[in-house]
Amino acid sequence: MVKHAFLGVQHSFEEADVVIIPIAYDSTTSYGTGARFAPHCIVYASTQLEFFDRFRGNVGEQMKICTLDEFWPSKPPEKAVREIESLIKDIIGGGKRFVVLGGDHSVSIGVFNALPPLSILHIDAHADLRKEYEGTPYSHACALRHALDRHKVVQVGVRSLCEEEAQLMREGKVKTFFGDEWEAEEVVKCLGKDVYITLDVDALDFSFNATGTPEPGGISWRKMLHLVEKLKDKNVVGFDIVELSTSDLCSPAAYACAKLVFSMISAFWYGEKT
Ligand SMILES: [Mn+2]
Repeated sequence: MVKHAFLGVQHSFEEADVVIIPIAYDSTTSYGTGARFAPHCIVYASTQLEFFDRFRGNVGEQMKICTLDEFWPSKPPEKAVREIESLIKDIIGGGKRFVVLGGDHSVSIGVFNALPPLSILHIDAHADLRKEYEGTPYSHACALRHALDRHKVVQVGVRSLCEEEAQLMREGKVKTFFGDEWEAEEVVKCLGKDVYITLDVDALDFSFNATGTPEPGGISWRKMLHLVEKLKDKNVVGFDIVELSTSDLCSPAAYACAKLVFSMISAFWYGEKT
């Protein structure tokens, strides 16, 4: 058992299909802090997971995962974004699938910049489309604004937004499905073939969630897993999970995140396409 490797098993970078990238960064968090400790907690919780997936059997045995050492970006957000962009470009260049464990949502900006144009599925309680927030365009609240020019953005779970963001939705700059008022099939239809998923855990229901910016009315566990299964026919190049806020190694929320990451890896990269 390797404690600091996802699922407790470490493959070399060369032989890995999937690279886990823990990014310990929460310099732009505006309310509850602690997201920088989340990657460590998610990886630790993952060592407690069963390798058995209900839909695909003992799939954990087939997974070739390399968990990188935790990356601690520079404090200034514009510098952090550039460092993350270059890190992700190196991984994509090697043809690997990848999972970023945040960190606050600003870590995703560097990933969006590194990706070739594709569809981004943004699962979040917040629209995150502000041009600037608390004096910086690199805030977690601006994350998806950076994606609009180069990528197609489809949002799911949104239930907190401002007038500036509602205007972008009215102009058709982004497609938004609110709260849990959607069916997985209609969401998937809006996406192109190549997809990146950015998942802010505050999109999800409180009962398995610990986050710095909570909002009531989240997506249920069952509905989230159903969406994951419906996404498996897309070419998912990578995904991130951000804004978990805990330093508790045995946090139920960290365990839920680890289990969700496992289910997503299983469905996207080790499942039969239909
Ligand atoms: Mn959010």
